[in-house]
Amino acid sequence: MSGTGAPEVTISDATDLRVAVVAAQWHRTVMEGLLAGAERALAEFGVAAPTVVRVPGSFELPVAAGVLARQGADAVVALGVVIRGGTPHFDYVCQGVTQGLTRVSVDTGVPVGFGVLTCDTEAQALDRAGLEGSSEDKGHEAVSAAVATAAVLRAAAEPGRWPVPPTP
Ligand code: DLZ
Repeated sequence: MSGTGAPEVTISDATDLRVAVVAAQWHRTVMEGLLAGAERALAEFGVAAPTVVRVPGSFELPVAAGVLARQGADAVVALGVVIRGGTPHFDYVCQGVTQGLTRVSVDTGVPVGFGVLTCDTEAQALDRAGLEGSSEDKGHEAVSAAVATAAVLRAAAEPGRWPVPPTP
């Protein structure tokens, strides 16, 4: 998937949104870059005191994201890196985490930012990790998407925003 065509996300007021970040621990350098990018974005949007939770691998991201969403987070951001090896394990972990996070988001109504890199090589992951010399910053992007969506959903839920049409 190409990174070109990404929108410039504007967020008017995120200061009182409760944001939780859940991050896996495989591939340390890449994860450090993703987490730093996420923290940069949270600071830019003025999100105070985000909760940060670490789980062992990407496969564990959905269960933690689900608990955080049900505990009252307005947005959850999931960060991880899966790198293809020589067995089909890669496909199972990628499917599990993608479908799991989608399910959490749709079932709870809490936006989940998808900051999980699924790469053929570590070089591809480093290039997307927001490190010095990287061409993309997927941790920052995942926070932007989740926080912007939470802000939109909050605005849409304001009383009178979607008035019920009068009965004919
Ligand atoms: C087992 C495994 C492997 C081989 N590779 C990765 C990876 O590249 N990235 C990642 O986040 N996790 C990996 N894991 C661990 C699984 O996500 C999971 O933690 C274990 O299968 C235990 O449930």
